[in-house]
Amino acid sequence: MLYPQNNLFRQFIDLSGFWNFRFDPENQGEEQGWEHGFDQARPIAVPASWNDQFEDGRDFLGPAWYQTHFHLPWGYNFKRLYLRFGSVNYLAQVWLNGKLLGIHEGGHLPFEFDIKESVHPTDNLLVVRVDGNLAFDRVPPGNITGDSEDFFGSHNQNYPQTNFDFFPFCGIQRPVLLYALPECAIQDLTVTTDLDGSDGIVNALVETLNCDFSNLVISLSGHGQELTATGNRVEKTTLVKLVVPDAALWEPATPNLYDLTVQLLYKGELVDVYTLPIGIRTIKIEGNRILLNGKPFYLKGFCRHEDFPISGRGYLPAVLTKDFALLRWIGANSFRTSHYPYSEQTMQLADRLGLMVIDEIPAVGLYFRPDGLQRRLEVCQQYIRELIARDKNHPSVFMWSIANEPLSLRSEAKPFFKTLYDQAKSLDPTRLVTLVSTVGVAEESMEFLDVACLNRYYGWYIQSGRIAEGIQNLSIELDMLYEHYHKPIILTEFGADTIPGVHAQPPEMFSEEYQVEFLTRSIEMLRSKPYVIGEHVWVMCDFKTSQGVIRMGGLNYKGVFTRDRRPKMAAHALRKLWLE
Ligand code: BDP
Repeated sequence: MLYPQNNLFRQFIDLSGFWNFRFDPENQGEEQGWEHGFDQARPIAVPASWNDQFEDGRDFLGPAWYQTHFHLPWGYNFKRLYLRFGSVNYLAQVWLNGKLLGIHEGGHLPFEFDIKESVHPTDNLLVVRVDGNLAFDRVPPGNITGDSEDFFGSHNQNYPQTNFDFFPFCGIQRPVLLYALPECAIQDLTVTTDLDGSDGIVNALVETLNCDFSNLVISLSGHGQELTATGNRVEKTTLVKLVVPDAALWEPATPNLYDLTVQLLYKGELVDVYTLPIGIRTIKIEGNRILLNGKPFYLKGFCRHEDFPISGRGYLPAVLTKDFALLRWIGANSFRTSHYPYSEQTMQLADRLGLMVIDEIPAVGLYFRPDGLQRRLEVCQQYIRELIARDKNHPSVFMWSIANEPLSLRSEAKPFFKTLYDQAKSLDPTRLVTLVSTVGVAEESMEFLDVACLNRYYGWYIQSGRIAEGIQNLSIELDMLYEHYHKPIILTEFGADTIPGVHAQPPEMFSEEYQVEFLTRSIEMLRSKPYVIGEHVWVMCDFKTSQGVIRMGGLNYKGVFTRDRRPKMAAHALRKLWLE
């Protein structure tokens, strides 16, 4: 799936701004025909979560309605017109001029509709109904009832009731784009890279739309190099291979990108152009190590959240640039998109600024009771399809994560994840696939996963206040896990809630000293294990959660930075360790 771009042949405009909005607590909108426009609306910012924009809707998860008007800035000059939503949580129904364009389930991933049949040159009415309610057969799940073995920690007590530890923000959370393509167009592009000695191999598979008798010119430019190749079409796709002598490789220290430009010719005439930044690099597993461009790579970094006061999970470019500046400042070389795919702009910046990414679908808090299980599996399969279609060309993405902390103790878990693992591998054989576990050795899927990822909070939730004892237990468990599965291990979460400004000597839970001691000692231990290939601290910044007794003020305080991105003491300690 290509991100829209502007050039002589294709155009897009961003519909961000103030839309009209109305909560629908009685669920009467559809009955009353709100898809044709509704009154009593108030202004709302798009993109942003709705929850913290008003005084009366924080914990309301839907349904709610959005509407806006737009004109076609280019009239009918373009043959193909689409509306593209970057992310709507959770269920979106979209109407244009009263006509249903379609329904999309699941947040954090883009979806689009062909609008050619329903659009007018001027004054189009766009209406979106959003339902963010949590349910047992949605992913991630919430409002579940029944056996305690299916609940995540004490989260059955929280409000709103989630089976995960972050606020279930709702709404149109990423930009809505209106875009236009020529009649005969480049529809998709899949780029894979390899190395042959110092030569880079770039394979570009181009998919075209409505183009009989077309051919392609592909050029690669950057780092003083210019290469061109042509390709002839087989069915709807064209495969072109380029060999780049002495390629400038992509890696975190030198995130070299090339511009790959596809020119589409129809009967000899140029009809479409698309330019994609690409990075040449390889990822492999050898024994206990991940090899990036043939060299062992050790991950230092964080799990993060898309979260900021007032805008919630809404896309905010300035916060994103700040986060990347802090990642660079602290010496991180990687992050995980816990616990859902991040914005497309995040992925573009990770490529540009050299951060390796574990890219995760929104499968957090999964449980395996038979009711709703088949539906949860289908939603996860859809997520994997959509995520790989969206992010397959990012050099920064080296591994797909198919879940976070599933409650995998039931026998249904392993076949569930085998299905997802096989799906991800068949869609993308070039990257690694993992899931992030909390059940440890009992996570039988580790038999087939490429890397073992473990989250642990010894010295926090258990062995509370006893850092040395917690680390000793973690060390024993890591050895056991390795002996059992013989896979490289990443400690994908470890951390301690820390209230900025609280100090204690000797260190005490919730103090800044405790977080420093906890993270530093943990990292020292991890570095002594030859099979450990990475450390991801939970979490980069404090973030909003549902309300519950373990979340003071509705926040998780395990951030190394505060919610407004100020460093706690631990940020300086990590910086020393990571820049060494
Ligand atoms: C882990 C979860 C993460 C939580 C964290 C915590 O993966 O989402 O926020 O624990 O409790 O279990 O802080």
